[in-house]
Amino acid sequence: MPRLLGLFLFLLISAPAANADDGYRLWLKYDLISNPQLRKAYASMARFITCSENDPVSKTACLELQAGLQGLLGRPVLIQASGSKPGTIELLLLPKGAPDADNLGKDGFKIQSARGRLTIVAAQPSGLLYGAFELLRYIQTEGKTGELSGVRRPRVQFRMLNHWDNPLGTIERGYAGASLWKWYELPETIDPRYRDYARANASIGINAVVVNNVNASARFLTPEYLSKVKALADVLRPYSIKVFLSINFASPKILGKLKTSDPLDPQVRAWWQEKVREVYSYVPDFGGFLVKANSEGEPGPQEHGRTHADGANMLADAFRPHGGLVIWRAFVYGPDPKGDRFKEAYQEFKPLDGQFAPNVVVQVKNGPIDFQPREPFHPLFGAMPRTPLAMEFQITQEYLGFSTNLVFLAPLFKECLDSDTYARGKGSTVARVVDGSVHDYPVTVMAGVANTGSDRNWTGHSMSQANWYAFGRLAWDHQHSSARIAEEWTRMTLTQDPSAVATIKDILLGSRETYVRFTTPMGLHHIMGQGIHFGPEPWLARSARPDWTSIYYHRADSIGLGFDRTSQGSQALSLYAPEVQKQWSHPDSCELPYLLWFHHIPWDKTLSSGRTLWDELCFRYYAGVEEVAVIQARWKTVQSQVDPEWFADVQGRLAAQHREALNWRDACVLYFQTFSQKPLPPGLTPPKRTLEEMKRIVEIYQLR
Ligand code: GCW
Repeated sequence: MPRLLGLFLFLLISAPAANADDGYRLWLKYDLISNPQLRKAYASMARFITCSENDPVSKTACLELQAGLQGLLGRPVLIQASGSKPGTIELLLLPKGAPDADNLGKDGFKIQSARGRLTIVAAQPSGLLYGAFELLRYIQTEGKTGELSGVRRPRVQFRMLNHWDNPLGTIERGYAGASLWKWYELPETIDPRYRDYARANASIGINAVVVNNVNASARFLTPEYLSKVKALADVLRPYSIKVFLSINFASPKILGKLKTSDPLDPQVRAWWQEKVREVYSYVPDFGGFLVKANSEGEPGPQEHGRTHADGANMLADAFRPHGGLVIWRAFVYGPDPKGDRFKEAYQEFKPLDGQFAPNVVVQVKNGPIDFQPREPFHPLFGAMPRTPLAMEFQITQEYLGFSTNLVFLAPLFKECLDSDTYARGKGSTVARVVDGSVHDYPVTVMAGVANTGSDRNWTGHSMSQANWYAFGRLAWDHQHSSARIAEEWTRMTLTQDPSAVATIKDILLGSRETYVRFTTPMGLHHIMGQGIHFGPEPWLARSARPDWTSIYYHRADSIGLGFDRTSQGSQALSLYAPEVQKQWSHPDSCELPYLLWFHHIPWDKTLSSGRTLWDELCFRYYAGVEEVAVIQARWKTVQSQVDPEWFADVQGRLAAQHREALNWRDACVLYFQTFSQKPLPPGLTPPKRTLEEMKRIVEIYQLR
């Protein structure tokens, strides 16, 4: 009887939803494997799960594995406390000091199969959790994207999301609804979505989250809010996720009513020591603070005549007894009209190398300006051998078309990670700087600014789920290829049909280059709509600061286009290793994608493509728009293979993207034409709209 009851309950909870796919389940669908042979093969391997561990994370691993397998196989899979007969998957923790434990490290695991039994072995419970999700991924992708057996270890210790979520529920640069965190309901009400969020992160190896915006409200450090943070931490902990907070550097003044927040003031130091102690009384495994200081109006040590190192070390001192981290952002730049923003973070931080306490990590954006569709890697990577540097990527599409543009970001992340800094000779890639192997960093961190929100599908554009996924997979192992990640995600989320998988994978892999082409080809950057950062505004000439205009960056004039950062110009190139300088310093040999980042090129100059700069620019803007049309047509071909709700959602957004691409093309071509004074190259039909019309259209977005 209990058996029958169990079966009945199982059928009840595992019945497929009658609704179309609204995207809520992300890549964790676990629908029945449609291929009967495959289902049979996996079924014989997974009849029981042996879970002998009792800690919360190991238990999560077992329950996740059970739920996933039951969905995929369409029948119950029983959990038992011991036993290893054929058909068993065993989750095993190595005893402390076991020879293999070191090799697996904190989050690593080993999967092995022998005589009908599969084992997942780890040194720590988190390893079992990641092993369980790896096994599920293998089955979900029908074994098409990699081997199952073997040892896996993350290359970076902290794989972290940064939420730019505000206390009132808005999200800075968020395009997927409101914040996931319902601060006013916490701690009493725990939205079940918190747990689903935790699962999704754990399934891709993310183990740390900063829950609030770097433009930080001081309220998160009050007892009222710490009890809310504690409630969230309690939900995330069984998924092995640590909570961090962004702090406001002026908190001693704002909350403590002290006269100053000077980091060298004894009272200020004592205030932080006590505050950090208090934080740990709520969240005993608290991760640490993320700090945006002296940047874009946020308070910091410089108001008190102190350096970034003084500020960071003061906090680091407070964390020392508890083992937490201080993650200090390097995104700083002063409004100097004669300077080059490109160089500022470097000039500020490079001299401080060696001055930071051991538990400080400096977090650097992938590029020197600000998350543009394409940037060269930040020159600080490779230049700070004595300071652990964290990577900060942006997953939310602030400069990449919000949630109306399909842009798969793995190629953008990879391009940066694979760039060679030459810090310790050839092969000193940005990825190897960040994973600590170039300079032996004791702590390693990769952060991504989250693209999640309260939209039912989590990310606004359904295809942007792939960017959350890709970030996690690359933070775990930067050697994964974009193609593999695209295929995994597509198979887990959308379809197993081979030709649809191939088409979608192709669309994803080319999408970022397409976006670059119709917005900022050949190294143009920062010419988007003021403030909101949407749509084109290349004519923007006046703003609160010169480096918030577009003309500061594109430098168009009657002679040509682009920012000269060579030795004749701003000399920003000299911040890189000689080998990197060589790659980019000559206009004839600089790769076209980076050309206008470093050179002011005459309109008439013939490029390596055989076309003049002007012609090439026009061709790229036009090609970008054409490519969006091709993506639209290709998306249509997968209609019968993907869920109807998904299909329609993406189709609608692609149509919007096409309209926006046309806006970018027409606005930029017409505007730059006022400098080049040249007709469009033969074969391209001039825009139907005038520059004045384009300005009116684009300026609508600036209206309140
Ligand atoms: O890209 C800019 C954004 C700001 C952001 C800032 C930063 C959180 O436009 O909204 O503020 O970067 O990274 O601090």
